[in-house]
Amino acid sequence: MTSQPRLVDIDARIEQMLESPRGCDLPEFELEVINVEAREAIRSQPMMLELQAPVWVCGDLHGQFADLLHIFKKRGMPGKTTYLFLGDYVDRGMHSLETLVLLMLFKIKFPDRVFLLRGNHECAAINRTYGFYDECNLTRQTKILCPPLEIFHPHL
Ligand SMILES: [Mn+2]
Repeated sequence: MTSQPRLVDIDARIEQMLESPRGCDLPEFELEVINVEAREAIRSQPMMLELQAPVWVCGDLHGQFADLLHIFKKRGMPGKTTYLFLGDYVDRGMHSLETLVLLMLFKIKFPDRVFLLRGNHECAAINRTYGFYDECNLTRQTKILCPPLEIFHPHL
């Protein structure tokens, strides 16, 4: 059986991000691919999730990428441990994009061990005020507004 070459090397990107929070300096087309693949993984599952225990339930990360890495270190890496994230990945903290992209990568790699709900900050209008917009557009000087958040928009 032959498998199609992937547009993004998911394993390599995860490794890169775990080693350095600068790992999010990915080309924009890679962010788009990651976004699309994570969106498909989320949408292929029911909106009402029924999960088997044990599951670690994790609330508002709000751009605290270091905290996310700490949680993985303490509780186990995705794949070995099942995680349910309750949303609010972005805004307030300084590393919203890294936080969201790493979670999307893990959702693609382990769709049945990583679950991502949508919080009230997964919303472009909220991001404009609370930091994610500025992080994407000013700090990184990129055109990215909130395309990663499309994973949570049912009509995009
Ligand atoms: Mn919150």
